[in-house]
Amino acid sequence: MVDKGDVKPRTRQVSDLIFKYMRPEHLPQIWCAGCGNGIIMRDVAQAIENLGLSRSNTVIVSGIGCSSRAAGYLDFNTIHTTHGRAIAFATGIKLANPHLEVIVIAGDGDISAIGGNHLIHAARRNIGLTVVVMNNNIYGMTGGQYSPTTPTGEFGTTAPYGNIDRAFDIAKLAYGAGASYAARGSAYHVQQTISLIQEGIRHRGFSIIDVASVCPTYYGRKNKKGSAVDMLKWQRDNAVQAEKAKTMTPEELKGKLVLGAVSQSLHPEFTYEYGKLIERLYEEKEQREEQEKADMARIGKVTGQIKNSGEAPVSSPAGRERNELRLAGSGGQGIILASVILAQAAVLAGKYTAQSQSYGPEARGGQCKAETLVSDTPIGFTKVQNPTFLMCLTQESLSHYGKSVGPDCMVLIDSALTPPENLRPEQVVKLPILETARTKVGRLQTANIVAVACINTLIGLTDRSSMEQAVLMHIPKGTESLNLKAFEEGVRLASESLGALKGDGK
Ligand SMILES: Cc1ncc(C[n+]2csc(CCOP(=O)(O)OP(=O)(O)O)c2C)c(N)n1
Repeated sequence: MVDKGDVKPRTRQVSDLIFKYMRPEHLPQIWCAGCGNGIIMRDVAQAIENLGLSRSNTVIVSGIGCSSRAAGYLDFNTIHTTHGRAIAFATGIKLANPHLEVIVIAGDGDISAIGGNHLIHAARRNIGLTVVVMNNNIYGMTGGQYSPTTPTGEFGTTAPYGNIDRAFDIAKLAYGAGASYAARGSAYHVQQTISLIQEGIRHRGFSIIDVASVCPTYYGRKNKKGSAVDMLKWQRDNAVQAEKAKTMTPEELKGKLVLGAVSQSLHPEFTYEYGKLIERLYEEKEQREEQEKADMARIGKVTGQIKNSGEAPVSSPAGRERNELRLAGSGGQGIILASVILAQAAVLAGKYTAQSQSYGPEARGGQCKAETLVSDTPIGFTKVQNPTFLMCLTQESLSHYGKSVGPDCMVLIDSALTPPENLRPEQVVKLPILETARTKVGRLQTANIVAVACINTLIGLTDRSSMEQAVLMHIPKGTESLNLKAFEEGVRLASESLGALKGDGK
């Protein structure tokens, strides 16, 4: 907005209203002599004046076309956007600040041809915009091409033999799409159009006021409609008020200009609903954070108890910089959960990790495979290519995956299994994982947690506390003691085996 303190009206004909709301530096304007757009722009200004809207709270948005120049001439917060996209820009503005009065001024081509999709979806959402269409039935700015509102049989630069399309009724189109207020005015019917625009602005929801303009230069000339005054007189003589139109037959209404408004309340206004959604999500986020805090406190308490249980800490062998772990077994053994827990522990320990698993037939009681990558440096390709560690809890999975591992891959298997011949005895670690879960912990289902502890103890993937926390984050509530016991047994099992490997136990 500019300070017009030192600019004075040049003639007494320049109304106070126009002077108050226009940007004089944009004069002279480009609309042709007799164009109806100036009248409609004044209607908008008058409606704003009558409603006493604050300038700083009012935004005018336009696309491209003769009509769209209004956003340049009117002195509010204005934005002259791209052809057809005024509603999209206006939607962004309204969502960013729902308290603003956002008024779109558009041409018929702008709003119902290139911008037609924006129109119907804004109407469907019932977003609180007010759209004023300067409907001159033609593309004015680009030289008189026919538009979606050019009546059938009429002429345009691109309809030299007469338009064979049927015209859109923009107000009905928007209403049908869900607009909660749709009206039609005309350049001739100034007072009524001002009232309709006022109602549209006051209306809470998507409102559209389709105002018949006059374009003597293109539409008028190509269709022999006479002068601008003749075209305005046509509006006067052919207008029918909506109430009266209800009593007339379609035949009688042919070629008439029906004026008035309809409104409906199908849905709540969009930004209001959006605000409610945001509020709800914030509340849920707060509740989630509270819950997480409580969970972490609970986990801390449980792990604290374990750490203070007097057990000697297990010394882990020096870990590799990058571990590619493949875990396999049968569906129901908790292989995927074990893999997830290993990845979770890596996250807690501040390492890079990637986790994936196989579904398909393997998930239905057959073979099951999951992979966890853990690295001190960024991972890049996230699939396991050369496993550094393989764990198998069934003979089938061992036969399948054991065949393809390299000589440096450590292979952890349940004691009941027989390793394939390609594996060197030194690379295979056999531990009674299932038996330990069944007899020492008392629940076979905890075998995956026994296995997690074994893996971490054998290869030193992360520190013990991260691993325990990860276990507690992923098991069902109420099973903490059971699973920590399983973890403990796994640590013991693997430590004994490490001791045996080093010769300590002998
Ligand atoms: C993406 C894009 N396509 C085409 C154009 C060219 N163009 C500018 S204005 C216009 C038509 C304007 O007609 P209408 O929306 O009915 O407004 P009027 O000029 O009649 O007020 C067109 C096609 C453009 N500027 N941008």
